[in-house]
Amino acid sequence: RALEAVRAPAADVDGFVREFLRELNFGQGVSLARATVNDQYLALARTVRHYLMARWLEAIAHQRREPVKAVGYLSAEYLLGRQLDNALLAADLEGVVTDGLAQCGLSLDTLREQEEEPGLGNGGLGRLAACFIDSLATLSVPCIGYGIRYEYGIFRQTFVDGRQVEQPDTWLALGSPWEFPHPESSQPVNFAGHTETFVDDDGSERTRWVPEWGVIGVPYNYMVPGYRNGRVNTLRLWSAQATKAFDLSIFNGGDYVDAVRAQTFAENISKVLYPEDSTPQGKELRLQQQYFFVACSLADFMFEVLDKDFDLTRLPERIVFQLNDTHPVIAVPEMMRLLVDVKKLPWDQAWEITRQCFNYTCHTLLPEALEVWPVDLLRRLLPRHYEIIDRINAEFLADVRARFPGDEMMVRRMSIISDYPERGVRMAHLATVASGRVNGVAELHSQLLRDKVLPDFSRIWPEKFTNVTNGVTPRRFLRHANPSLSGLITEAIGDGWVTDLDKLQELEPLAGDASFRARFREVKRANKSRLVNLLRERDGYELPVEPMLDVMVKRLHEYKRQSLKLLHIVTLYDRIASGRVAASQIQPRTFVFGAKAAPGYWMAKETIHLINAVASTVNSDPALEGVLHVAFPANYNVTLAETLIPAADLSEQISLAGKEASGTGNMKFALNGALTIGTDDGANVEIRRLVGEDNFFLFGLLEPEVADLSAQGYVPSSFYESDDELKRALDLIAAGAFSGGNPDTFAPVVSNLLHEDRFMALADYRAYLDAQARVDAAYADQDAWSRSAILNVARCGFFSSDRSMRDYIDRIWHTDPVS
Ligand code: 26Q
Repeated sequence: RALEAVRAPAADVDGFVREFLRELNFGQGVSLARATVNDQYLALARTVRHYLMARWLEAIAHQRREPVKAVGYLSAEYLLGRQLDNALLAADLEGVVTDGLAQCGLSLDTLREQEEEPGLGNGGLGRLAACFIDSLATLSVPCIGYGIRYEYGIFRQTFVDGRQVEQPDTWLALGSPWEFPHPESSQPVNFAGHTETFVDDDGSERTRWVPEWGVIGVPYNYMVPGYRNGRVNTLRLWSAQATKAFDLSIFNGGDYVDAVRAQTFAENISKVLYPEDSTPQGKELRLQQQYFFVACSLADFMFEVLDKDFDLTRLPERIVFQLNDTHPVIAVPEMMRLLVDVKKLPWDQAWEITRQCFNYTCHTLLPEALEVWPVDLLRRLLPRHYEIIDRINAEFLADVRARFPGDEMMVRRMSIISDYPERGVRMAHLATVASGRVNGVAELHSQLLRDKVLPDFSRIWPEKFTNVTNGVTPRRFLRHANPSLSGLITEAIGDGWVTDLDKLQELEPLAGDASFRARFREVKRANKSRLVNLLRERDGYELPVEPMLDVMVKRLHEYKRQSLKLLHIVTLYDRIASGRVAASQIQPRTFVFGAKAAPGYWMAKETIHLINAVASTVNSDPALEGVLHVAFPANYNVTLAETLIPAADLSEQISLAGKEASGTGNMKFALNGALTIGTDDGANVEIRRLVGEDNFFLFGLLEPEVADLSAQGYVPSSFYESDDELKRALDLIAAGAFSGGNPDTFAPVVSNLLHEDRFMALADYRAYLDAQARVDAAYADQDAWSRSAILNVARCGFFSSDRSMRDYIDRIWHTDPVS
């Protein structure tokens, strides 16, 4: 037993200092006197790990020992954010570490800045996965998060002459103290080749896959600590490595250089995160990534976490896999292959098991964002999986025909394999057929998913479809990101809210308390100074502290309508420049944008250029000083969000109704006491219902109105012609007012709005400006504004990802916490 016991270092200052110096000297190999900041950071991170390690090993042993059911979260993205502060918070070590470092003459503030955040995701979907695994650990629910260890995460954004230039994200360059490689648990993954039938020993005819090449998946484990509950779950990310056989066989004739090249080919698979978060391109490498991590993950759970001889008919008692969008859906035919070809179960029995093991979450409504893999590609790369999909489809369509005889149109609409525009596998259809439950991510989205995206499926299987509204972790996005507000809340109602966010309701009466409101305003102010200091240090940027802070941070997308926000700013600029409104009549505002564009999304990149151009014109106009300011810090990421969101007064959530599946930034802002200006879209609908319509600035077309206007034939120029201010704003851009007089620079953006405007920015322009006028009027009464802001905080407990997780657990997963 003594050999088994793992002891954490003593959780006091002496214990910490001893462990830290040991890590610095024996782990990092430097003396304190000669250590660089990076040495110090790495030693600190490893020291903090030690405190969590005993619990982690216990959780892993428990998983093997006890027949409990776990969640297998399958996601191609995890946008984790920095790990150090999260670990300190979970283990309640911040005080000890601050004091201990001080004894060594070091400051925690300096060391935490050393961490490169793991940006292994694009945006909402990846950050949601990170919030969910945090909540599951805090709820003591066993979960393994499975994903890809991209060597390069989301690109680092820089601006050159106002245009986005992407730099590689070298997050691993200075060491990766939070990960544990486990090469002994590597998994082989095969690709390509052909299938053949043969007669098995028992005389039955079977199929086998004769692959052409393969790689090895090496797992890297990350701790996922629950909040002060002793639970530590695992995030297991796979990295691709070449096999020896691979080097020496196919790609060379014993040539050393070719062998090394072959290695690069294999290792390409986990090299880089695809930075597109819509309009997937059907790239072969992306399919390789998807199959790679899913094959590793299923084999890992079925044959490593469970015993090799585990009775797989009982698999659904031990695991439920959640498919985070369609990216991991190739797991469905992979599980069938493992059960039928490898474990020799009869097809029907295998299908029964598979259907009980999967559920699917859809995160989009845009038709172009639905993944369809060309049959030719899928068949070449995964021939056996294609056969399996084909059989799943044939049986499914036979079922449809039996229920709706003669309705061949319906059969075509529902088929997993489409014929047009080319033969392709519709991954959302495959996911829906194979899953026990299919969910959308906000009420409106789930309704539109049933009615518009998968209407035939929801007709034949109404009980399959459900909603689970997204949430965000209150640990990272309130307790950690906003220590001042957290302190104020805890002083008022105790600290139970950190794990039971509904408790924020107890703040409601304090919205009526003038002294509490004053303290709340103090907190906002302090958070703004913190942001000002950060931007000064990070970008050498001087942001004014006084004005209202109006923030729009999210990926750059036409449907999210950063261009509508710009038209507002240009209109304010024009009102002053033309003398229609005196600068003194304008409610001073600072506008902050944060947005990355997919590198191949041309219109999005032009919009970034325009935002920067408007910013430099507005900011250099002396008449606007102290009135309007536009800031666009480059490289918006989780770390920046943690300082930016708590400082915001106004949150911009202005997507065209029916296009934003949920949004989760909207929740983070409201929880931190910003008011929202937003459309009736995604989770905005639920935020508004909960905080009250008086505490939310709603504007714009409703989803059915959007549908009607589309059906009538939307003509954006008619809005331009009939609204003088809109016309002036667009004309100003077109005339070159923000491009040194050059009318060509932004002609494509203007023309796109005037003649296409797929997302109806012009149709919502006037309603948006009216709503902004209501914002200005409301902000003028600071006391009433604070009251609304406090009510936003008090009423947003619902948006905790703990609640989302309970919802999945109760209605979809049926798993239990462990004690
Ligand atoms: C797919 C195939 C090939 C290449 C890339 C992709 C890909 C990658 C990422 C497709 C989509 C994404 C990400 C989508 C996403 O972040 N969706 C957002 O999910 C949030 C969490 O549910 C919602 O709040 C947002 O509304 C939704 O836009």
